[in-house]
Amino acid sequence: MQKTLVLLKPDCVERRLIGEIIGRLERKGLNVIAMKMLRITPAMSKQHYAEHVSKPFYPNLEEFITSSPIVAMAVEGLEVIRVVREMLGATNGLKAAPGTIRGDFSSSRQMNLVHASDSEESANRELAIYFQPNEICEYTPTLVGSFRAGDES
Ligand code: 3AN
Repeated sequence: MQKTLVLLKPDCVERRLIGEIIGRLERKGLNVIAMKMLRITPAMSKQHYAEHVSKPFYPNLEEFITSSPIVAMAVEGLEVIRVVREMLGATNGLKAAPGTIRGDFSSSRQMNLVHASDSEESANRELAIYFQPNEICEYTPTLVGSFRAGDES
């Protein structure tokens, strides 16, 4: 089982799309194992976007990501890092395929609604920014047998 960090960004919260996005993740059969609403601080933004801090677009990115509350989630599932990235679609909503979250709801590169970790290394690093280990509530759903066969792991 893999875990990934999913952030419902300020535009998602402002546009009342929290339920829509969580609903899509749930209907796919993924396990939400931690969730909180918070406001990202400039220091957290620099940690989260460490690879972008020195880029010219970073100040706008920080202004945007700290502008309203966000919802942070830890989501678990088989190959969940790839699966959620594919559910999101391309970074730029204008390029994201129809049927993906960004393809259906976003027309922007910055306001692309949702972030999800892009590798196991990023997931571990990013999950630690938002959650203490004791805030992750791992459990085996009682309906697991309705989502996949016992030999699929
Ligand atoms: P993703 O969210 O798909 O992983 P990243 O990590 O490449 O995409 O980018 C994170 C955020 O940084 C994007 N949502 C966007 O707001 C901003 N960003 C990335 N690349 C650019 C760029 N070339 N110009 C402006 N903003 C960018």
